Order: sequence, then structure tokens, then C-alpha cells
Amino acid sequence: MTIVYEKSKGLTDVPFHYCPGCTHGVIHKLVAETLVELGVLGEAIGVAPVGCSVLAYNYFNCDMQEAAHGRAPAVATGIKRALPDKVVFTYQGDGDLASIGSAEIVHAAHRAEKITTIFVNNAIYGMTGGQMAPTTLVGQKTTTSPLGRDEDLCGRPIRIAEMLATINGAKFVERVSVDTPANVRKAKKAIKRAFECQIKGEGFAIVEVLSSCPTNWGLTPVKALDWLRDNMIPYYPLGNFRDFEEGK
Ligand SMILES: Cc1ncc(C[n+]2csc(CCOP(=O)(O)OP(=O)(O)O)c2C)c(N)n1
Ligand code: SF4
Repeated sequence: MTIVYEKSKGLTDVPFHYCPGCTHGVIHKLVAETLVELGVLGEAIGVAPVGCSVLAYNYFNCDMQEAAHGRAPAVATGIKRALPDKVVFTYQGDGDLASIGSAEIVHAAHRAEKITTIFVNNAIYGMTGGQMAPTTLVGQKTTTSPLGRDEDLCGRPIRIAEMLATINGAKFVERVSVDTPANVRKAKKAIKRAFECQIKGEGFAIVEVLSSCPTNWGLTPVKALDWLRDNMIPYYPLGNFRDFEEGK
């Protein structure tokens, strides 16, 4: 029989533990396919975060290192500086990257570390039961904002891509979404470009991926994608903010 589709060699055979409909799995697939297509799977070293993707080291078919909450960019910096020929990436949620790890990511970008960050923004702390994250939308209900996020108390949600795009050492910054097949294809392109940025020795690269958390949003997988499209994309506009070749 002709094989028309198979699991990327960039992933192991271990089944994902993610909830049904969670788009972490889609994003893993895109990263894994990219490493294979760029021919760098053997050189890749990933750094896993805390959060639902804490077990990412079981899924990517390359060397992996676990980091404490928010510290993945610092760990990746050490690995890349010690082993400059390796292709080093971090995979981080929004609680991990935009909350406790906000200083880490800013300074890694500022130093123009030659690492690639995949930033999964699902507007909530997934693993620990759905608390409010820095990315939670105004009015969004979470376990720690049962009446909805209050702007006066908590400020407005942080736009990480826009913030990092102001930093000169960040050479590639793009925000993508995985809510539709067309957007998944665009997400793959951005992820590829972010790895190319590192391989060409340009500097820090980040792709912010808008992702769903059906479990903590209390929605079915399909309704969660609708919610992402209707509520997250208007506040977190998709697009490229910096590209190393276009001199943005
Ligand atoms: C050093 C440290 N601090 C806090 C925690 C608790 N903790 C584990 S996962 C998590 C939330 C992470 O959420 P997010 O990064 O948004 O990822 P998601 O689960 O949504 O994918 C927290 C606070 C921890 N495991 N380690
Ligand atoms: S809790 Fe949310 S982010 Fe975590 S695996 Fe489930 S759906 Fe995905």
C-alpha cells in the first residue's frame, strides 16, 4: 500500500499525554517535521519547560534537557555556547515564558543568543488547573479570575511578540496560530524560518503560537478553536514582526 502520511521521524513512538483536541500536539508535529526537513534532527537539542509540555523530552526524537520554570532560555544559552554547532531550541508555555521566565527570555533576546524559541500561548496555565496567565484576556474566566480578568487589578495581557520585536538581538519574531489548516501551514513556515535564523548564525528567534486549551477553557476541541479565532487573534494579531533578511 502507498504510504500517504506517516508520523514524523522527528517524534518518538511515545503517545502524547495531551488532552483530546489540545494543539500542543500539532505544534510538536510542526517542530519535529521542521527539524527533519532541515536535516538537523541529529544536531538538535531541545529544552523542555514546566507546564503541560513538561514531558516534551519523551516526544522529540532528539536530545532534550529539562529546565526549571521559566529558565529554558538560560539553559539553552549554556548548551548553545558550549556546543555552538548544535541546533538548540526551547519549547515553552505562556505561564512558563511570560510569567516567571519573562526576564530570561528578554535577556536571551537582548544578548542575541543563537537559539530558537517556540512559545505556546494558550492564554492560561494549563497543567496546574487553569489559573490566570499574563496572557489571559481581559474578561476571561479562569480558576483565579472566576469573574473574568479585571484590567484594573491585573493590567492588560502581555504581547510577547511585540515586546521582543523591540529588542535588536531578536532577529526573527513572528506570531502564528494553529486554528485552521491554512494557519497550521503558515505556522510551519515561521517555525522553519526561526530555525534557519539560528542555523545561519543570525541570532535569537521566536515563534509565538496561539494554541488552544479545551480542558481549562471548558470548551469542546472545535469550540476552543473558534474561541481562539474569535477572541485571541483580534488581541494577538498574526504576522511577522522581525525578519533577519528583510531588516525589519
Ligand atoms: C519552578 C516551578 N515553579 C512552578 C511550578 C508549577 N507549575 C507547573 S506547570 C505550571 C504552569 C505552566 O503553564 P504554561 O506555561 O502556561 O503551560 P501549559 O501548561 O498551559 O502548556 C506551573 C506554575 C513548577 N512546576 N516549577
Ligand atoms: S490542560 Fe490544556 S494545555 Fe494542557 S494538555 Fe490539556 S488542553 Fe492541552
